Formats: sequence, C-alpha cells, structure tokens
Amino acid sequence: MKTYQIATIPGDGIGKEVVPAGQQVLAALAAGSNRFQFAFEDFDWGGDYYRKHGVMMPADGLDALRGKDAILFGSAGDPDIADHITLWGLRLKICQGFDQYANVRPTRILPGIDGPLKRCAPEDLNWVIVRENSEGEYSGVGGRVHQGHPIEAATDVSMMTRVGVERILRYAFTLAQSRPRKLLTVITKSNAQRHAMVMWDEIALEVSRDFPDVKWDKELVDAATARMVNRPATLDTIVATNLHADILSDLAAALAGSLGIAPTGNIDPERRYPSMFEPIHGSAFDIMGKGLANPIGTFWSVVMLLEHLGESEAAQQVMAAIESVTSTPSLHTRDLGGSATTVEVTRAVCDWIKARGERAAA
Ligand code: NAD
Ligand code: K
Ligand code: MN
Repeated sequence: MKTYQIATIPGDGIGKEVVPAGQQVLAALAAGSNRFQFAFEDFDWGGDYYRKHGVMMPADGLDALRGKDAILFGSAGDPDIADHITLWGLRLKICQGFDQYANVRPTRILPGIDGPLKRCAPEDLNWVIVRENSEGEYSGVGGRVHQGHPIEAATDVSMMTRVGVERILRYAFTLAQSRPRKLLTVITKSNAQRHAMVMWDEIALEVSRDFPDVKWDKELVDAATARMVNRPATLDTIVATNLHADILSDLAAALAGSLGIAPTGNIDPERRYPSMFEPIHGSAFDIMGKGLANPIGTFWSVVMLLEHLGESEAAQQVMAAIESVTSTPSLHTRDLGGSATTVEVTRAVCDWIKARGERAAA
C-alpha cells in the first residue's frame, strides 16, 4: 500500500474550515482504496502563529515541508495583521521557496451552477489560466524612502527574467497542446509596459516555434477582460503575468459562478519540491467562522493534487462527487444562492465517495 505524505496548512479565516473539509475527502477516498493511504501532517502556521511568535511560519518551515508529496493550503490573511505581512510571510514564502513557478487555474461552469453571463452555454467557458508565480509584479523588488515625508517615494519593480518568462510560456504552450482545442492566448500589457512586456511578447514568438500545432494569439490585459465576458468561447488556455493572471482568475471564477469554487495548483513542474494546492479565494473575513464557506474550491484543488500524484482515477472520482453536489440545488452554499453549510456539502461529497467505493467492492 502506497502512503502519500501530505502537509496541510489551513492558515487563516475560512482556510481553517475548508482545509479540514478537503482532508476529510482525501480520508474518504483512502478508506475505499486498497492501493493508497494518506499520512497527514498539520501545520498551525498563519495569523495565530504570528501573534505568538512574531512570524507567520518558523524559519525552518520549508525544511518541514520539503519531503512531502504535496501540500494542501487554505488561506493567509488575518483581519488584525497587515495583508502584505500575512501573504509574504507564508504563502509567497512557500511558493517562492519551492520555486512553484506555474500557478495553474482551471475554470469551467460546473453542472447545476448558474453563471452571471447571459448567452453563455456551459461548454463556452472552459479555461485554464496559467499564472507566472515566481517573479514579475510580485518579485518583491522595490522599496520606500523618506517615509511619511512629502517627498516620500515607493516602488514595486516588476522584474521579469528571460529564464522566468521562457519557462512559464513553455509550460503554457505544453498545457495548451495537451488540451483538445490546442489554443493559447498570451496576455500582456506591452503597449504601456514597454520593456518587460515587450520581452515577454518576443519570447512567446520564439517559444511558439517549438509548438507548431498550437494556435495562439496575443491580447492586451484590459481587452482580455472584455473578451472573457463577451466572447468566452474564443479562449481556452491563457497565460499571463503574476498580477494580471491573479486578477483575471478571480474574474474567471466569478463568471463561472463563484470565487468559492475555483481551485489552483502552485506547481514546481520539475518536481524538485512539493507542489501546493489551494482554493484561489482568501480568508473571507465576512463569512469566517460561520460555516458558510463553500468548500468546493478546496475539493477541486484536491482533484488537482490527486492528478499531480498520478492518482487520476481517484481525481475523477472526486470531480464526479463535486459535480453531483453542484447538480443538487439543496447542496448549494450561500455564494451560489443556496443555504447549505460547509459541513453539509462536505458530508455529501464524502458520502458519494463512500457509496461509490462500496458499490465497487460489492
Ligand atoms: P476573499 O477571497 O477572502 O473574499 C472575497 C469575497 O468572496 C468575500 O465576500 C468572501 O466572502 C467571498 N468568498 C471567498 N471565498 C469564498 C468561499 N469559499 N465561499 C463563499 N464565499 C467566498 O478576498 P479578500 O476579501 O480580498 O481577502 C481577504 C484576505 O484573504 C486578505 O487578507 C487577503 O490578503 C487574503 N487572501 C489570501 C489569499 C491566499 O492565501 N491565497 C488569496 C486571496 C486573498
Ligand atoms: K487560498
Ligand atoms: Mn488572488
């Protein structure tokens, strides 16, 4: 029997509600399998840890994660601690420390869910956004001088390296090639950002020569938002910078029905380090602790985690359980217009998996 070592980091806010829910789904799968099980190690890093120790995670935290097969993450963000401290002290530390340079964000309209777009059939919106996850606008380069004085100045330098841009574009072309439509849209802002973004366009053209079967086009990020709303079916795989794709993927999630559904993988494609899976949403201060969080974004992240481990049959099983829940209006959480709780949705998904396991055994 194979044992996968999984680190769980619930973090803050609703992360503490949805990560245990995701863990229950993995446990339900393992209960029905004679091939694999999971050994979980839970890390209590985040805002509460910060209040006790003055840091979001211990200095040797990455060493504790290094040997894991995957990480399931919730959210970093606490109402009483500045957002840049919580984000840089935990999530970005892991993403950058483990060079998880590809942030992969699938979006589609799940059965039973009503997106806000009129004239958009479910099959018209089926995207994967690839977000550069190691540099660009979030490279951390910059500074503040003369703080509090009239001459104060501050910069956040969007640093792009040839290596960083080429590897994310190569990842995106490869992913586009693996999808049925073989369609890639490269998004930049190279009319206004005339240095790094122009380099990005040039490298896209170079990389594209290695993928003659991929149809690709370019779009400026502002125009891309309108295209996502007005012509969703013209998009399939999308690649963009750290900041642009961060914004576009929240839009994508909302167009597919809710921010609470969308998953992501922070992937080290070279598999030197563990990859980290999380819902794209944050701590959701307005609903935390109330049992209202939609756990589906985390469950879909569990699907991605299982695919990453090579457990595609188990991944398909969780996806089918998710789709059975979204097809049942009485199991919709408040963000989807329903009144189901996190616990009820989790139980339904686990029951579905267990019933399926029992049927297979019978
Ligand atoms: P958010 O994603 O936490 O919430 C935005 C809105 O979406 C809120 O109204 C919230 O209730 C709703 N929402 C989000 N997830 C939901 C779910 N699963 N079910 C139902 N509704 C859901 O974004 P925010 O309010 O901008 O940020 C709050 C905190 O989270 C900040 O500290 C921010 O820095 C942090 N954050 C962290 C991450 C991360 O850890 N990856 C991502 C985004 C935001
Ligand atoms: K998150
Ligand atoms: Mn975001």
